[in-house]
Amino acid sequence: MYHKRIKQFPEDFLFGAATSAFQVEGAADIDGRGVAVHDLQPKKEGITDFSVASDHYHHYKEDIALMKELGLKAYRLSLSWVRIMPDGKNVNPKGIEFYDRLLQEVVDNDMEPIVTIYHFEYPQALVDAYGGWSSREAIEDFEKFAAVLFENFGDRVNYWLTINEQDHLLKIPSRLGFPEEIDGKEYLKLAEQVNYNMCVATARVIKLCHEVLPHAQIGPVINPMYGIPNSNKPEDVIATMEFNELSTFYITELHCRGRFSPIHWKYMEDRDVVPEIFEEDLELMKANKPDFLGMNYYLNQTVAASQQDAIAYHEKSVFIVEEPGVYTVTDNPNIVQTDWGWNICPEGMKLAIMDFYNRYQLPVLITENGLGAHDELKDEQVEDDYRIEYIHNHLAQIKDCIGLGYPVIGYCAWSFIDLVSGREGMDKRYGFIYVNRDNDDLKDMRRIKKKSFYWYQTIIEERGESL
Ligand code: BGP
Repeated sequence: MYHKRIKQFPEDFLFGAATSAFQVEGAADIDGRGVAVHDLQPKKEGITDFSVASDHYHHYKEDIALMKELGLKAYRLSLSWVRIMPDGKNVNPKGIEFYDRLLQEVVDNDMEPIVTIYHFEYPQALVDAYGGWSSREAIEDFEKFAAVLFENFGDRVNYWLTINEQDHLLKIPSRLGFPEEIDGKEYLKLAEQVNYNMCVATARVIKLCHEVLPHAQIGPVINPMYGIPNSNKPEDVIATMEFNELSTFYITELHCRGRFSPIHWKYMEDRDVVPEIFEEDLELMKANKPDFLGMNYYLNQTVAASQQDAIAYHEKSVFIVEEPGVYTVTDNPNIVQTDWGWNICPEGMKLAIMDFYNRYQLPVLITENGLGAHDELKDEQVEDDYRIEYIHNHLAQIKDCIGLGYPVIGYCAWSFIDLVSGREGMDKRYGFIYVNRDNDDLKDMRRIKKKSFYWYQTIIEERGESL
């Protein structure tokens, strides 16, 4: 049961909200921005692309004023690699100038910028040059990009995030610039190499950050769909543990301990997809651990033992519903779902926070959490009580974790303002602020505060006392 263990959130708790560059900025062809992998994706029928998005590029001052009015203590944003280095390698001064103005505005308005170095927006030029993340060259280029950010913005940024949702990226070949039609086994091998390269790159950038910005803290962003057992059958409990290991901890074991999870190792061996590994990389990871774990949490899964007995290669899906021989994801009648079938389970967030801390003793920063919905604008208002309920229930779990002694340092709701959803365009909105456009009509891009805006404003003001 949930008990009120503390009255309020700690004074320095980072009440925040998040966006990512390609989903919010628009201005895709302006000021020398290069081509990112998603720019080349075929347009989906009836769904907007990312070229205009919420036009934050031109509205950033107005948007930051709204953040201030909301009372945000922190704003999580990502910096577009292709705006700053259009070919992935050489600096574009106009890109630096834009983020210089943007970050200064955030800081001048007394908010802590939390900066994601790489949030899905990968330079196509690096894929063309050497296959992107499948190559070790990608590690060097990621480090160079991070070095440019540290040099130009390190004086204003205390919290850095390395790669957003590496686990998620690995399940969508097109987000890495790879063809969708790639064969399952071939792709799984590639994905394991990409995963390994990204872990090495993360350790290199953590090391660099600690060297050049000793005041700053840095961590990865993981996306646990924390599994709970379908029943009290011991085989379902074991399958759940294996699910969590293969869907989440296989990455954090490398980040935080510089070793492969045994279950993950066996999984790769059985499928003949072990990547190329160098001992010095594992030493590097062991010596350069994150300062905290960034966690995006939207949903969890209910897991049972798989009744099949085959070896699976790759299902190109974000939610891998069956790993034959290991686990299968099941429906859970105790959990309601969003319109897109995502399980709403705030307790899953609490379980994930506690498990992560118990394993790694690292503070947790919630970098994304929120509800995507078909919001309706009626008489200049959006009555998004469903979003208020969702965020209320998740924040209450965080408050409870803190009350139990688990260090959660902040919460960034996804998203600050409506932006283009990863797969559903403008149909699926997440913001506290409505942007007046839809998939096929840009209208006037007017910003309209939703009911949840006023609710979150009060929560921040009273430091969550009513939760
Ligand atoms: C996370 C991403 C975000 C955002 C969010 C919501 O995986 O980090 O960029 O898109 O999910 O997902 P969607 O837009 O698909 O609903």
